[in-house]
Amino acid sequence: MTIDLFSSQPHRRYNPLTDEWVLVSPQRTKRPWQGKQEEIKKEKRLPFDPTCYMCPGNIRAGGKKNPKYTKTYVFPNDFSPIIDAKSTKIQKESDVFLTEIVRGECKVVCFSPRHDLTMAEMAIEQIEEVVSTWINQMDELKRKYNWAQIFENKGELMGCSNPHPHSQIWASNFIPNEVSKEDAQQKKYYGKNKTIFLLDYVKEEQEKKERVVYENESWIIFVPFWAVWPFETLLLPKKHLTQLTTLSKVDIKQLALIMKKLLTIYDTLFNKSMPYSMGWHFAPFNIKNNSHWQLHAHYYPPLLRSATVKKFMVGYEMLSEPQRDITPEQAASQLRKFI
Ligand code: H2U
Ligand code: ZN
Repeated sequence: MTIDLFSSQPHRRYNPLTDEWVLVSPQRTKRPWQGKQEEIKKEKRLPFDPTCYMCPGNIRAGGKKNPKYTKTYVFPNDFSPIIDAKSTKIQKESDVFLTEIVRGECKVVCFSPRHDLTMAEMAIEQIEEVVSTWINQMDELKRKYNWAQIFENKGELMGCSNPHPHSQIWASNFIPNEVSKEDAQQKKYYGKNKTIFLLDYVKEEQEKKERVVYENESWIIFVPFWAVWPFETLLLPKKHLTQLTTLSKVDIKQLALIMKKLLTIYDTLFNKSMPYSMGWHFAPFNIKNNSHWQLHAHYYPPLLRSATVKKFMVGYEMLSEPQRDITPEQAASQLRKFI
């Protein structure tokens, strides 16, 4: 099958990072849409909101008071989904019922005191500060846990409960599903080829160019060949890095620049502050050999063809496998228009 057929005929693509397939149906891109259109709410936010749980000096939902912070601010999640429990014993009652007690802690990272500034709108130095805060948190959490998921849920469409720009960190003694799959797959590739899968993949994308959105000195962004969400992207360093904690000052600066670039492109695409979930993946903290790992971030925006049409992962996708209409190559070419 040539690439031309890929842009017009239904086909499946393999995701070697997770060992899963995605169904691509480019012939459907002209299908009429009579489903739900999300309402565009004109959001005019103030720099400070006296009713916001995350703004400086305000009382949080749990009753604690935020200091009058002036930079990035981290606080323990008042309703942590994972807490420090005593035992970590796996309980096996039968082949049907298997449970394990989990240990961990969850934190909220407010990007800045400003209630109204998304990361796309923040100054480079402020974004660098967020990255450095993530790194400091990882340095602390890696001593106690095996994994820490840094993620941002942005926008009401993604179920974000508070508009004050923030990310979260959920640290745990266990390695969650998505990270386990990526660990196993990268390990398998390394065992077979003695090279790093994601670095080999970056070279391929740089050669082909059709899915690359943007790159700078240290980082590259592309729509992965196997992307599931319409404008999903992968952001990764061009050199081998297993952890976020080993970024140099230059890497941090370049990262701040490229994240701002990507988020500005996203906001321009549908002329709307783009909702998304994003998060970092890197080698789990306490595995012995982690050289098969390559640090990367996933961005998953849910919008499909306009500011008001959201992609739903339902029906066939829940019951069989993910499906997309617009091809990753078409998505990358649309994103590149706004560089
Ligand atoms: P979102 O990132 O999905 O908006 O979730 C916000 C988190 O902030 C959520 O996990 C926490 C919630 O428990 N939170 C607090 O810890 N304290 C508060 O006062 C409000 C929200
Ligand atoms: Zn706020």
